Amino acid sequence: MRTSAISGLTGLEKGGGSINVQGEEQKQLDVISNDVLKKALRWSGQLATIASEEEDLPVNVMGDAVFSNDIVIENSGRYVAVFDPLDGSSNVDAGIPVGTIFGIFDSAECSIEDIDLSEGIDKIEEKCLKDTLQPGTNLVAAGYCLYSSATSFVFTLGSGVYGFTLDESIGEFVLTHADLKIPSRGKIYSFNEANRWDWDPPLQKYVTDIQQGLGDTKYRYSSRYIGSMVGDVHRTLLYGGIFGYPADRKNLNGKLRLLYEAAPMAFLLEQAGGLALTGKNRIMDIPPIGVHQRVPCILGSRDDVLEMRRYYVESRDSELIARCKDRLNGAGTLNENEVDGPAKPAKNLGNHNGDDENGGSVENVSIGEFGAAQ
Ligand code: AHM
Ligand code: MG
Repeated sequence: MRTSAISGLTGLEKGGGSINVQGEEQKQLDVISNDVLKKALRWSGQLATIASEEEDLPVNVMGDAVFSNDIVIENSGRYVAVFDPLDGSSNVDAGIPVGTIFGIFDSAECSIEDIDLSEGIDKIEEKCLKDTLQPGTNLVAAGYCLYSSATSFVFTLGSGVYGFTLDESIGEFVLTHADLKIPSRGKIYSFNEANRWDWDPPLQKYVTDIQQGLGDTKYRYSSRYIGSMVGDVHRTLLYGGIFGYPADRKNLNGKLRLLYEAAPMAFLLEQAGGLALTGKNRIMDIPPIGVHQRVPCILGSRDDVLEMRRYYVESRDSELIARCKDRLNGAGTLNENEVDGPAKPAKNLGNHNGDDENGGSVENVSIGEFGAAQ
């Protein structure tokens, strides 16, 4: 990142400018970051499969032996890494913070038995896809790296959140935020407000209320939005408040990807004492039906997210309720650029508690059932 500004690596030209499977322009740095991560993960010897924003399908990495100083250290890993190698890359030419988001699944945890895989996918791809399409509740690790005025590495292994900062003088990440906890309330909301007229009515009402000091706290919330998820989530984790990329009329599943953006961040936020919902339901519970599946994502301080959720719970909009219910049951609708998973929805995944008429299994769930967040 440091040398990119002077070596012409940032723009769309010079080998960038390709289009990924989701129809988005890839910056040259997107491609480079993806290659760097793939190589590093392969060399760890722990990985069986990787899935990335920049790859059409999950990639098998266990075919090749892994060498270290000519000694084979491992030739088959058991873990699956899902990642967005350079999130927020549309900001990169302007020097705005970007980041890497990752999640790790144990392939042994994969419980998809009844996927009707589309014809033509060979056996390895089939195995990779099965290993990859796991709900957030199966994550064994997740985190992000933020490339900003400092380089921060924040992760969870399922027992709290730990933040490290790169000390360039020694070339090491130093533990600077032990057992990070998000404040239970904040005073900042963070959404792309240009989309507000297309948001679900409950969210429009919630944001209007907190802007006017009509929410639970009676504060008038401030707005901060970088447009780089890692930067916005990092600030939310440290200062509290609420961040989201919600559903809107044009994008019924929002913009952020379930597997390698929303679920890893949800795991992290829950481990820090916060919450991450689609509006009403827990993101961690959603069974993925496609690698590049998108999902509405609203996360942050526990009390702020629960206040927002109340507006959704009170809504009787039958279309909205049906959408929530389908998503939670692995029967959501994918857009054309999200279709890369099984033709038929995976069933019996996640640890939700069954349907209810309001389209969400968490309607009557007590606070304690939101994962580790207490
Ligand atoms: P990307 O993965 O293509 O970079 O897109 C994800 C990014 C997030 O970092 C950010 O929250 C969001 O897109 C911003 O989108 P918008 O410009 O529509 O507000
Ligand atoms: Mg991204």
